Amino acid sequence: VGCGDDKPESKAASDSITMGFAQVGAESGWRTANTKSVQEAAKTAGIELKFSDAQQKQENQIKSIRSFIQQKVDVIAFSPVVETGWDTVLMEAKRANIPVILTDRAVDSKDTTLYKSFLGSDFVVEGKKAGEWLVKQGDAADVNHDGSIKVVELQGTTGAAPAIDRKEGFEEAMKANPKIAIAASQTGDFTRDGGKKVMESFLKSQKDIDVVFAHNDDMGLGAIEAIEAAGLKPGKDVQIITIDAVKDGMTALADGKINYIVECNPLLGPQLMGLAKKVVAGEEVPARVLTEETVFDQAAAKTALSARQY
Ligand code: GYE
Repeated sequence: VGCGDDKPESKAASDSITMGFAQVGAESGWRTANTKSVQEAAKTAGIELKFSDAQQKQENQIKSIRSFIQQKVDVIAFSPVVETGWDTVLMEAKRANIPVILTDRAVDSKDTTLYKSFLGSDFVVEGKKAGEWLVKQGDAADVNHDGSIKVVELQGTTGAAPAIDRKEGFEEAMKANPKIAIAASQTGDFTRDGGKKVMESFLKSQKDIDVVFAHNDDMGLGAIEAIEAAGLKPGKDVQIITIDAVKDGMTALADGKINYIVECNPLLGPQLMGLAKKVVAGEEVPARVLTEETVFDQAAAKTALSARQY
């Protein structure tokens, strides 16, 4: 093994690579597409994948990472459930000389030597795009014609990078129209059921909601169920903005039940495997790799839907 390799700490290209991948869970359509992308890309790249599902719990992810270290995998990739609390286990990986790649979500560690690269979206930009669209609607977003644009927000998992950053980006953009105000904001944990339950309670506690801003499609889809159960028309009586653009979300957008979706690309597998090969070979990789994304209104969703793979 490694015969003829002139870099003693790196593997020869002919050696097969083992990757430990600690996934968040299976909380959303986005996540399912992301998992599939990672699994398929590993196969294509000839990388042996050890896959674990943390069921949205940080302690489970930490356990998996420790077990990957014990199994001496070549590279660890993971999508951190929350931003904080990773330094200890990442230090353990570093001491064991196992490179780490963050996929999809960031950690808030000050020590950036604890990982080689962060591959994923800019969530602040996503939140901003959502807020900018709302600002552009002007008074058309004042569905209840009462002089103010009342928004309720369905937040992602508390402490997760996409929840923190999407909120920040949205709030920044909405400042451009002082009529827009967030009347209530609560986590729905990125799940359909969570979005439904929180929306049910918002519909009871808040009068004349104009807009729902959901941090992902699944929570927006749950909100649609709650809105319909309350005898209102989603997309008309209450406008809905979401992030992700998975097939179910795009279908609701094309059907007029969602008003706008900011895309977040889950197909990170091929880029992740490319980074993994480089990192294991001891090559330099960029510290930050951004994914390319677009936005969809109802007309654009109708066009894009048939080609949507996830
Ligand atoms: O938007 C959401 C998922 O981390 C970008 O996690 C990801 C988010 C995605 O549950 O649907």
